[in-house]
Amino acid sequence: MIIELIKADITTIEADAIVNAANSSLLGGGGVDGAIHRKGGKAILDACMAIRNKQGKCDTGNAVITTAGNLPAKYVIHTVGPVWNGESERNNELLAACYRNSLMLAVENDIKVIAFPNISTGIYHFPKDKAAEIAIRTVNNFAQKEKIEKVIFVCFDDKNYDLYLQRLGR
Ligand code: AR6
Repeated sequence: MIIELIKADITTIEADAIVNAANSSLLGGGGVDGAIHRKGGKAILDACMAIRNKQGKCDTGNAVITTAGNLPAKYVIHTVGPVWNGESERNNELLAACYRNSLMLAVENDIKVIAFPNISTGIYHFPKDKAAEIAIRTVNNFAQKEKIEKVIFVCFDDKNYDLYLQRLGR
């Protein structure tokens, strides 16, 4: 498994799947979620609504998969990060679960290249350094690593990009 780091808008990435930092409603919001629904079009929202009707809301740490609509990726994996409410093992574990469950869905759907945003580090206020640490560690420790060809960490803001660069090198 190759790990790549880029600074970009994730909606422009041509991966098999891009991951969305969604909320439990799965019905869209601000940040990267807003951008994905805006650019991906109604097909994504329709698919999210179908999932809601079938299985209800998406719990924090879980992930679901839909079409990517008009985006250059094939799929969007929607995962719900924890809202930061102070240091706790539970928050760390929930954030790790987002990465792990997204990778598990990728394997189940034969996805080889997957792009992650910096889940929970925007509107949900998870400290960026801790989140980067957890994201990189969880991807590196993923049990079925050999089934994924490439993980792309897509940073949008300079702070996240610098934190990942420090940890991953060039
Ligand atoms: N491409 C890549 N990364 C982005 C983009 C983009 N187009 N836009 C923002 N980011 P956030 P959260 C980065 O707030 O903290 C929504 O309302 C951003 O710099 O999108 O998990 C949902 O519906 C930050 O580092 O997600 C939820 O209610 C990272 O994406 C809530 O926000 C995550 O920021 C989720 O909050």
